[in-house]
Amino acid sequence: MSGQYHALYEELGMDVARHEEMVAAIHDSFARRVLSQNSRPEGMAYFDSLVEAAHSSRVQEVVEHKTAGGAFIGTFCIYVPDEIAWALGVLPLALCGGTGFTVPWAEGRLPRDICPLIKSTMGMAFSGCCPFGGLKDMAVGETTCDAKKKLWDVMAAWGVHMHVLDVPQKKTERTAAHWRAEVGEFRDALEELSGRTLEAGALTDAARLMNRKRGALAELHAFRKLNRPPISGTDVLVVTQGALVDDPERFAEHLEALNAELAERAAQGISPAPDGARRIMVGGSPAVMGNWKLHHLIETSGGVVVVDESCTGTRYFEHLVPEIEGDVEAQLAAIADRYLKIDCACFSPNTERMENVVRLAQEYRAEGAIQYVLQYCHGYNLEAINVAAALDEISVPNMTIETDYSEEDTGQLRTRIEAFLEMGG
Ligand code: BJ8
Repeated sequence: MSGQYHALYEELGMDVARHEEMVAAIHDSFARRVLSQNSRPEGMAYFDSLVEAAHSSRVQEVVEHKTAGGAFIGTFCIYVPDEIAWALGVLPLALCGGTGFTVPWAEGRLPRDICPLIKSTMGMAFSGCCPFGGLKDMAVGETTCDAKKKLWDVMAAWGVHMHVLDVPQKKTERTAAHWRAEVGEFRDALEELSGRTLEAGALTDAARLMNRKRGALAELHAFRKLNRPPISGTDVLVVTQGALVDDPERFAEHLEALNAELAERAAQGISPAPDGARRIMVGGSPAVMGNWKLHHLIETSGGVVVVDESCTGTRYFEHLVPEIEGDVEAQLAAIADRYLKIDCACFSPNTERMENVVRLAQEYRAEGAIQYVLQYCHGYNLEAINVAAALDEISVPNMTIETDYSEEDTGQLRTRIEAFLEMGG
């Protein structure tokens, strides 16, 4: 990391030395788990650069956006309808932490038995390691898992301006109406923050922009259905993680270029996956930027990850927002309905997810499935029982891995994954 941003970090009240240490730890993990791969597409260079940009040039862009009078919000879940923010000139950015570096800080102040994603996020936000922490005008939380729900109260008590979206826990007509009202209140909050009124044309444009991004991600994932995918699962994860932090238009442009390169690689039969690599579906908790642990282990143990059934995978890009014109209320309702299709483990019952797991395993011809459960993520951990039953039903061998962001269990995990792949997983 160049020192060119030090003055900015100091201005933002960060702990510059600690932040440098954290970035070095992230880069070390990235070099070992991502850059070390063979036969990577050239177009990955841009997405690799996003890991650095997330702590440098992207921060500068947010500062410039704010200097020009725009508002900035931090988000923690793909349930937040970004279209509304973009349409009001508000820049949204996902602030979930994927590094283990800041976990010890959080463990000293929060209960230890909460998931590493939350501990990492809180550690980044409050130990002077997150450049966006002091820049955000508002943080947007949601009522998904219990840990997050209570976290928002802690953050509010620690001085963060919070807006919490009440995501229903079951899907009925009544809760769908409630969710539409929540999305309406989110619009109200952002109108107040931005001092602007949501206009139909701007919302349609934002929907088109987000759909372009989702469409490019869907195209990227379609390459994984091929017998020999032209890109590794680890690299697809890097791209999807970048989608949560990058400028959507620039991201879509670079992804469209990568997809064109992948089409050529596919035509030439170029694949980073070794012959006979087992096709693996990974599903469950999200793996956000900084977290490449499981994919690396699978793809250096004789497997290739062909689909991510997660919020850093299919859950993020499936379902486009209808590009309705002319009526803001109708657009908002359509946006709300689209987001309610997300099958997070916070829903009960979650039969939709069981159907999606089966569909995805079949579409991507998974020869095995690994359920990824972040330690203490009770929703995905308990739901793994029903997901395993659904996969058993279609004879897809599967296993569940519960892990955190530490390095301690990597040897043990590798042994388990190798055994699973060797046994035909
Ligand atoms: S829609 S998965 S992004 S809530 S890993 S903090 S669930 S204990 S991140 Fe998520 Fe939205 Fe759902 Fe997706 Fe809690 Fe689990 Fe931690 Fe999690």
